[in-house]
Parts: sequence; structure tokens; C-alpha cells
Amino acid sequence: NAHIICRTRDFCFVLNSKEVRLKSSPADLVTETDQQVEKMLISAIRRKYPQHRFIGEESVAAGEAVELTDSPTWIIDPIDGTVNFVHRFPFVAVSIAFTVNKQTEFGIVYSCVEDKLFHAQRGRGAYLNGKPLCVSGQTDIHRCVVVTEIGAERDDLALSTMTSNICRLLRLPVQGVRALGTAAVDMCQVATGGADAYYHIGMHCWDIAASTIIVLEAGGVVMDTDGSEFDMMSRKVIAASSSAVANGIAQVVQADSFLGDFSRNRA
Ligand code: LIP
Repeated sequence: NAHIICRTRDFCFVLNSKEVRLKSSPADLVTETDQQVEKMLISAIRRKYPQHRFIGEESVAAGEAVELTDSPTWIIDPIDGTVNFVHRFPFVAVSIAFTVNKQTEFGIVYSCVEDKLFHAQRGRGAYLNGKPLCVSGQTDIHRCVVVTEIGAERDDLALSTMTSNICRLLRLPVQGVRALGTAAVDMCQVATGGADAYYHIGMHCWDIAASTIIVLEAGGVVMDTDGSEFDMMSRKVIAASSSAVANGIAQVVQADSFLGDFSRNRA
């Protein structure tokens, strides 16, 4: 199925339309392209696996429930980084994960403009364009580059939570904080060793399902922002090069008041 998204020609045919609409906030965008890519992927997969279930960002936005069951399930973000896509900021990805019994079996992140295909299968390692990936192994939080996201929320509570978390990290200090505008590609930077950690509060399962297994198979760790076990439906994640770094971030980052405002996995 990697071939479905690898065929850049297929992807380009849908890149032409750019009608932009707003979803949950003025910074939460959807284009016809998001919808067409999702339809194309789901119909291609469904032809081969008619019994499988799907959680797709745009299907959820159109009213479908977000329910992860034990059934074989494809979790799809057709364009992760829609704001980037609309503005031609060159980090845009297709993200596809496959779960059985709520466990991710494989994940694919295709960073389209960079033509970088990240993939991982449970127990079989993580790869970038066919070459094995390995996290940095960094254990000292003061020597870390940390990636995060600004997010699409623009209310006062969301903004103060997001900025105060970044301030606390910078005061530690860490060596850098970065944001590429796509959670999937951000998180893959940890798998490459280019970044040492990533955290995000408020993302959805489709943003990070595929990149989670890519980080784990590259030797990284994944946990909740409160330091507890990772739950891809909880809308909180830390991915890091080591447990020491992940725990260091969990001690700094605060999410509770902000997440109180979310209904779970609303698109
Ligand atoms: C986006 C993310 C981005 C995050 C936004 C949004 P979309 O996904 O990947 O990194 O900050 O909140 O979730 O909507 O472009 O697929």
C-alpha cells in the first residue's frame, strides 16, 4: 500500500484544486484536495479489504465517529499540514497507519514536497526512502532540539498553554524549539535523529498514528504528556530519543486545563 501514496503522479492530479474552507477555527483549514486524497485512499484500500474500518480526518469532519475498535482499521490524514499546503510552505504529508486490536501494525508518512517516504512495521524497524532510521539517543534534555506545534486553536486558554509550555522549555534551557506545521513530519524528525524530542497537545490520532510507530521502531520512546502510557486517542503525545528526555519534557509541559476544553478527537 505504500505504492498508493508513492505514486507522485496520482497525488499531483489532486493538487490543482485549492478551494479553502475553515473547520474548527480560522487556522483549521480544509481544501478539496484533502477530501479527494482521503476518498482516493479509502476507496483504493476498501476495494482490496472491504471489511476493514477507517478513521479519516475528513470523514470525521463530515460527521463520522472517531472510534478505534479491535477491528483492522486504517487511520488516515490525507494532508497533514493543510495550512502549509495552502501557503506552499514546503512540509506537507500523507499519513497512514494500520491497526489491529488497537495496536499499530505499520505506519507510512510520505512528505510529498521533500519526496521522503518514512515507514515502519512493528518489529521490523523504521526506514526513510528504504534506509534504516535511528533516533539520536540523546539523554540530556539541555542538549535537545525539541519540535512542537502551534496548533489550530486561537482561544486565550489554548494560546497561553501553548506559549507557556514553549517558554518553560526555553528556560530549561533546551538548545532549540522548532515547528514545521505538520505533526507527522515533525515527529519523523525524532526518528531520523534530526530532533531529539517532539510533544504536541491537541493533535488527533490521524496526525500521529503513523509517525508513532516510526519513532518506536527507530528506537525512540512515546508517552503521554503527563508521563503516563501513550494513548493515541488522548490528543497528547511526547516522542523522544530516550526515556530521560521524554520524562524531562513531561515534567515541564502542562496540558490539563487546555484539554478540558476539547471534546475528544473532534475534527
Ligand atoms: C495539523 C497538524 C499541525 C497541527 C494542527 C493540525 P492538518 O493537521 O498536523 O501540525 O499543528 O493542529 O492538526 O489539519 O493539517 O491535517
